[in-house]
Amino acid sequence: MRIAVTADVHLVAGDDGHPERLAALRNILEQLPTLEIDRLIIAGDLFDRDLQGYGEFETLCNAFPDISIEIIPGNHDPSLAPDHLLTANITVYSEPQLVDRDGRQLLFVPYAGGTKMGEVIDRFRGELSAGRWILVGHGNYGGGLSTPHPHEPGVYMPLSRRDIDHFEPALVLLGHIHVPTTQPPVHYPGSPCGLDISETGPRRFLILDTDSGSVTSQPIQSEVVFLAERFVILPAEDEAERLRTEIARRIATWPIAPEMRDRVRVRIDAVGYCENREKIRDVLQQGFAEFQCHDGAPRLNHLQVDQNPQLIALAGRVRDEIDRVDWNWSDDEPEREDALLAALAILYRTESAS
Ligand SMILES: [Mn+2]
Repeated sequence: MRIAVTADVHLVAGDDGHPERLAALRNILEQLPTLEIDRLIIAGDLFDRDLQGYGEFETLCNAFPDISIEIIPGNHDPSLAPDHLLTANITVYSEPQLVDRDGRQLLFVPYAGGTKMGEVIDRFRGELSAGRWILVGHGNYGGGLSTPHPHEPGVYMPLSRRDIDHFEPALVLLGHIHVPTTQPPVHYPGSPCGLDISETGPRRFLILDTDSGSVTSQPIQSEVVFLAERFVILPAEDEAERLRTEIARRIATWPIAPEMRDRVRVRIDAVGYCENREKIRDVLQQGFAEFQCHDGAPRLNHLQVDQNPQLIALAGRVRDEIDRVDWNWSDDEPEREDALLAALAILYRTESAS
């Protein structure tokens, strides 16, 4: 049996409440019949707030009566209960529950504030088949994921590496982190549509195969894909030409399928120093003309003008030096552009614009 998994849809009530989120969920449901899947798990934060937004969701579910939808509450909708949703094909687990799917145990652990996931799992320890069972929950995995939740600092219903070693799930499927994240055996499907410009990149849902106990990713055709590009500009005669080349290079590396390019909404930042701000703005607008610009125009608040020939020459030499360094470091290290910005701040005796 194959089961689709998503989380963190963050539906908002009303017609003006982020229709792209509901549309992304609809896209998942629309894909399922073709994939011969008739079951969808939503691992928490289906709703952005407690006790609202049910109507639009019910209407959507009614349009897919052959798909069974299983939901756990998340930290945004912790009160969600079975009697809140009236559609026949929905199951809400407001209490932890162990269910069997084709000989595979799935433990649904609804979000509960002030609780650790291990405490809940422990109540089922006698029933769990080690190395075989699958956890569905909502919270933080403490095993060293380097992506903290930008909107929600703090720790929510944590699952530790020790819990995994101790209880030996075959797979862990979690909601809470909105960026699609994979750190086996833990998988966050991520939000089906980025919630705002801070949640960039294309989106996916997961397909769980209960036979093999493995997951695969399936792309979501969301209405919006947020992206952000920041350019560090150095004053130079060829500053516009350099920028033009860099824009083309960046766009070429976007992980965006051709049919999704018209859904891109990109935030464009230029920081640093230039000889001609107007020209930089024009090059940015031309370079991204094919795409929707998130803020209406490139943001140049941190781009300053420099016409001091000595500083310009010095800045060019600093860039050449920085270019020569091998920046292929680990995740938490600064990137080449961060180093360049910090160096420029020293040269120009200003606050770093990063
Ligand atoms: Mn969430």
